[in-house]
Amino acid sequence: MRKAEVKRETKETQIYVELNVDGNGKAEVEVEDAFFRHMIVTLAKFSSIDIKIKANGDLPHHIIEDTGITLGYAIDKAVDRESIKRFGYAVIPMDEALIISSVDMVRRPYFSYGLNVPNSSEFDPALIEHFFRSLAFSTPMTLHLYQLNGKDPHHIVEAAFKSFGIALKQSLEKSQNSMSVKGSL
Ligand SMILES: [Mn+2]
Repeated sequence: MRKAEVKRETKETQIYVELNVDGNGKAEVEVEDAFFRHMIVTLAKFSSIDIKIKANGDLPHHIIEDTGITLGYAIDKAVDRESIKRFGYAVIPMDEALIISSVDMVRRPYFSYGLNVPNSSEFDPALIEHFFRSLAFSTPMTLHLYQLNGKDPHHIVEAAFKSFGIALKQSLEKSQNSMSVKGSL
């Protein structure tokens, strides 16, 4: 079982993350923000990673950013990059929204963001971008997240978490061969 536990504490936040990459998508999320909680549960479900998160802090911005960072550290800790499929991608609809996620689990962080999320009373769209960027850079991985279609902010973001979850799951699947020409990811 590929598991990891990471605790990260700063003057702004206290974040605890526990992962089982070879899990069933079970989520235990203690985060105040209901929408963000819903998104983490969605990510766990579609990545099949068991995710336990306890996140507290002073501001939603800090909590969401630092949860992304800590989740990335936990993925890095849990996974041996020399024995994974490395790439994962998914194009997932949710009603009118259609979102692409493409992941390269290489230790070279890159983040390319093409979601166009309208303002919502449920959440701050800027924090969605921030979460994925923080996660991509701390893992580190390359992540491209693009919107082919979408109007409803909730649909766009939920489809993004679903497609990212599925792409992440694929990229972390075990492989017998190292997927690097160079010999190292
Ligand atoms: Mn920030």
